[in-house]
Amino acid sequence: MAAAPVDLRGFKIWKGYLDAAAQAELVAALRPVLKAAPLVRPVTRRGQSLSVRMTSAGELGWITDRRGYRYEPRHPSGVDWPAIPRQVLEIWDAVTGLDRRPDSCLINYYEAEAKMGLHQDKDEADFSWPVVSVSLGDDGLFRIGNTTRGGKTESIWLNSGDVVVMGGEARLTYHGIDRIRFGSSRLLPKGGRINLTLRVAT
Ligand code: MD3
Ligand code: FE
Repeated sequence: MAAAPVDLRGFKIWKGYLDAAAQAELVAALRPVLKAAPLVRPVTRRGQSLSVRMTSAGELGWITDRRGYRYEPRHPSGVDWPAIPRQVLEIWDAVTGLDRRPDSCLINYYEAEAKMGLHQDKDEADFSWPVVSVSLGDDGLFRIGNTTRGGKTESIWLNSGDVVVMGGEARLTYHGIDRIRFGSSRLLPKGGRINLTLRVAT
């Protein structure tokens, strides 16, 4: 475990939180999840495809389609979302120290050209719960803005095994992924980047 997180605008960033063995164990734990609830390329209400592919684990999954974005209890195929793997919940427990556990784990998969524009996470019922992000695979350039649109931004590369906790002032900060350094990691057989986003949605 990393000694202490770095603080960037209230984001607590644990560089190298997961060692190589823990990362491999996490990927193995995600395999049955992805089999039961395959990645989908979501569309926005306007019909625009996202470049990121997504699925979820937990009671609720975040989705977007022609009806807009929201939390849903089932995958678009109609199956319940699989349970959040124990290894993932243990990361949440360790970095948040909370008794409450997340009810949603969004799984984002970035191929070579995928990115995610600056946005806020505002679809949850209570913003006092933190959000935890786990990065696996290729490096991703994470951009942090402000709680309103515009203003100066700061960027940091997230590497495989990094864990970020967004709580307090950081919870409603604009953030996004500008690009992936495709091929920078050999953790995932097909390359790319997986990000797990743990949230208390209800
Ligand atoms: C800051 N995902 O799914 S993780 C998202 O790497 C999302 O896939 C990015 O933003 C990714 O919504 C960034 C870091 C992250 C996640 C949730 C946050 C940062 C956050 C919630 C509030 C503030
Ligand atoms: Fe987000």
